[in-house]
Amino acid sequence: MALTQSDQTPNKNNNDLEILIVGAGFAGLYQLHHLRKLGFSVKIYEAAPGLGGIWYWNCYPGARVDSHVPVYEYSMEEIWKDWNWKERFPGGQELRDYFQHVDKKLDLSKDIYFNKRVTAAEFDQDNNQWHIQSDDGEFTRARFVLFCTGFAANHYVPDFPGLKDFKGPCHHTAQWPQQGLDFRGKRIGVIGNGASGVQVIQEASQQASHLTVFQRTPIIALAMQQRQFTPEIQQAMKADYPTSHQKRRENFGGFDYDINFQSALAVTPEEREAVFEKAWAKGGFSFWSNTFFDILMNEEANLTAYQFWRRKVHARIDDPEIAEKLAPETPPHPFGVKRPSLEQHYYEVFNQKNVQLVDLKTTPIEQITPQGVKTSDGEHDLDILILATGFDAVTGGLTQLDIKGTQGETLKQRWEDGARTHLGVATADFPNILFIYGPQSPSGFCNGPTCAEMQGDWIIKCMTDLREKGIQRIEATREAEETWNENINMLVSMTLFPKADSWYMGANIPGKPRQMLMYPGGLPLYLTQCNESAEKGYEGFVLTP
Ligand code: N01
Repeated sequence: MALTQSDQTPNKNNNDLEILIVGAGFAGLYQLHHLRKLGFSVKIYEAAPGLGGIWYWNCYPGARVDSHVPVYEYSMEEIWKDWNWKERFPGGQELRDYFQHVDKKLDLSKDIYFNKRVTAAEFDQDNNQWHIQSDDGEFTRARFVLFCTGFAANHYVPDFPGLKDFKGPCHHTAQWPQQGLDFRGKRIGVIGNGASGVQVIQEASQQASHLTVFQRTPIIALAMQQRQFTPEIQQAMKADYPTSHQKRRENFGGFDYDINFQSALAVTPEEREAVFEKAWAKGGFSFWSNTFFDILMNEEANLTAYQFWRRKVHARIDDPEIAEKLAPETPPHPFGVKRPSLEQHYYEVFNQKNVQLVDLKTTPIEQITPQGVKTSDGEHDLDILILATGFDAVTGGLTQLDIKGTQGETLKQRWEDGARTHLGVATADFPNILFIYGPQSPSGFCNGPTCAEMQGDWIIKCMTDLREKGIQRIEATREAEETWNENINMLVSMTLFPKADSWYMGANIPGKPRQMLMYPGGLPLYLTQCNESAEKGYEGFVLTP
């Protein structure tokens, strides 16, 4: 059982640590488990009262992971051997239960301070230590700070005029009330139809008296092909777990399947269709990342995938006008360069009599009123308003903190023109801070638990190497950062990613610098470069004894 703040007495000895981990999701827990075993004095500070990071906060109805079992879990046998999933794509509650299981197995909570949100940090250059402030008014000193805050620690609420005047419950999907919200018989409005929107829309459509979906850009949602697992099926699957877990370490996106290095344009239309059909039937992200390599690089190849997807979607929607809004003839952006989501019955929702689709491109939101949402063609009365409007992703969870580096600048100021890191783990002027699943690492392009383990192993080795060599301070150089940034820009210029206004490009937040926020060269190449740096005595970093 996770501790809450009231269960804990602040431990004075705890205020001087070798390593402070921020965040108790997949990445943070992995660090705690391994660093503790290696004898480091290490604790986690977690803002939530429970484990799971994103799975704690995003507890909206329908929340479900888009990566399949057994890819989306820890690869440690002591954890999986007696854990059985119920579904191929587990729901939010099952993931929360999984974290409790992990806690029980690894005895983690005793070293986690819950309800303790890190708010600020300043580097003490004389002692090479961070002074960290948390929202309970406490200060902690730590030599190293590992930010395991994930890519979605800062949710985004657009500046809709009148939003605060709405009379009914209004919640962002990432700030969902832990006690839940009853949708039955209510008039519900959902703004936003990314992965979170698709999931909450599917759920709300079954309970609401009326559901209004406010869509700005159509989502390209792929068939999940969910399956239920019995304990017997799960037991049988476990024979292959070690192979699946090994494969995900070797593949581009941290999944147990890799990119297909065939061109969509080098095969006949019939052959291409057969590949698409097979990936579609397999479900999950197969259709996105396991068909042809040039789908994400060549517009002509990309269009073949878009058109296949569009045919599949149109076949499921009764009204051709609505079908055209959800899957238009002209793609809103190339297929797959804005993250697709997975769906189970998303398109059938729009055949229901209680569901209305409002196209914000033709009838934009003018204001939120006490009764609902006013668009240019009239007012939509609502009892509940749901904001599924996404995140200031990847960087926002870090720049919202008042972290002051050696030059007196905050991280926010330092990254004003775009995030810069070396290897996606550290940034100049902010010594002894390391990021996991952060900017310019594979993060959003990699299955979360794989990245938590693989990038996490590199960080653990780094901590061990520094200890063995008596190093007090590690800091990325500006030159190394520029090289890493050029590396990313070179890789992304070969793709279609810059053609969409996605969170991958920082383009979903007004005023945010447009840049590819992830390392787009795949996990294996990424790790090769990290390991090369380590082998050369942490090339690109300055180490100070
Ligand atoms: O957020 P999003 P999300 N007026 O940014 C719309 C992960 N995730 O929370 O496309 C009107 O994708 C915006 O419209 P547009 C996953 O990696 C994973 O859904 O910008 N609309 C869009 O429709 C995912 O990619 C899982 O035109 C506005 C929506 O809000 C990431 O989290 C589940 C607007 C935002 O979509 C983010 O997903 C959920 C405005 N002013 C999430 N501003 C699983 O694995 C924004 N929008 C299950």
